[in-house]
Amino acid sequence: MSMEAARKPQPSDRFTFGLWTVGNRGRDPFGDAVRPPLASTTVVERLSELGAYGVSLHDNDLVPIDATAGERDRIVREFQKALQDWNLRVPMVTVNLFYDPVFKDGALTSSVRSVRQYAVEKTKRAMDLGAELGAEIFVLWGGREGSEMDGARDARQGLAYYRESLNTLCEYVKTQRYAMRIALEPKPNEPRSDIYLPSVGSMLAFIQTLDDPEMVGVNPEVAHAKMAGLNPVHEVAQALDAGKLFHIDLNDQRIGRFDQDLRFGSDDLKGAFYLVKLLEDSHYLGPLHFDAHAYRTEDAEGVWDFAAGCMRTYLILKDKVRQFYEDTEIQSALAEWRAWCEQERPIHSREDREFWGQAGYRYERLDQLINELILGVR
Ligand SMILES: [Mn+2]
Repeated sequence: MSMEAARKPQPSDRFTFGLWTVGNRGRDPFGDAVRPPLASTTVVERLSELGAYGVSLHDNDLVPIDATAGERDRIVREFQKALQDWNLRVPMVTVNLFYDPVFKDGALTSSVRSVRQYAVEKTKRAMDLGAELGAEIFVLWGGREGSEMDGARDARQGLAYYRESLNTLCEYVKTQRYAMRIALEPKPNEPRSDIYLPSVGSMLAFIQTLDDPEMVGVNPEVAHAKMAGLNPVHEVAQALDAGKLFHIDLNDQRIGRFDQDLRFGSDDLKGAFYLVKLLEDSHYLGPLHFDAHAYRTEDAEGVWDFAAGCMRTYLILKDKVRQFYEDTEIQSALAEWRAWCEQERPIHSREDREFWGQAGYRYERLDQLINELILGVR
């Protein structure tokens, strides 16, 4: 395969996008929509033409929250026809438990029993939709599961409600015999001041307290980790280490900013390189899902530049990973480092301690080689 052909996305690359990502209309807290709505069937057609594998959705990206049963079935049928015509899959479905004002103080963790029950029922219906579309992953991002003040609901009570809701939902998946696993998506803040279970590590610890911990994993997102000032590569590595990387949200973000959902690799190419390297090294086989959107400056065509760019950057970085392993200078630097680390030199004396304390690791040399690989001069 030629170099350029290797950069053309194929369904076998497992790239997926949310309906809400390419369908994002550029609204922000200070400004209105700048792009017209995009029909779900158009998204399916364009993503397929670009070489994507699949499309994901929140229940209400496809079916309006107030749709009648008849309307719902008609919309789902039309969507399924487009999926079939354009040979696109739906590997993941999620539920919108954040947009409607009813969820303003939480959904699965609301102190109002009626709201919790409604949120659980809404999630069950989204799971039904997912099963109908063949999704094997159900993502839960608890955008409203948190607080602005902790004087009313004790955070421990919030977690207890979360656990109870998740146990009910796992039970439902089993009862319905859905081939579906749940992936919890951590985010530290926004839209709430503070969201419960803000990182991969918090989620992993919480999952172990559920009735069916094996059914539940995580969906780390690059931008969410960076918002918390964390290293997304380490977040994903911890999920992999726990056998819990059920799904991943690829995008980018400047550290310390609001939730930007930038095109993959658009902010931190080196971080993106290490993330691609981790995913490829670990043989992760799930969807490579882009949860991002085009800049607000873009019109409809800019959206497809954005989508193509996400996939192309991933494939270019995947090729850089191959080069990393084939580059003799990088590999011999690594071999020297490994041999140096493994030398037999137990620390029994001050001289031994000084030996290890004073020797150089030569990471400067290796890092510069990697920079030059990414910069394309190697
Ligand atoms: Mn996400």
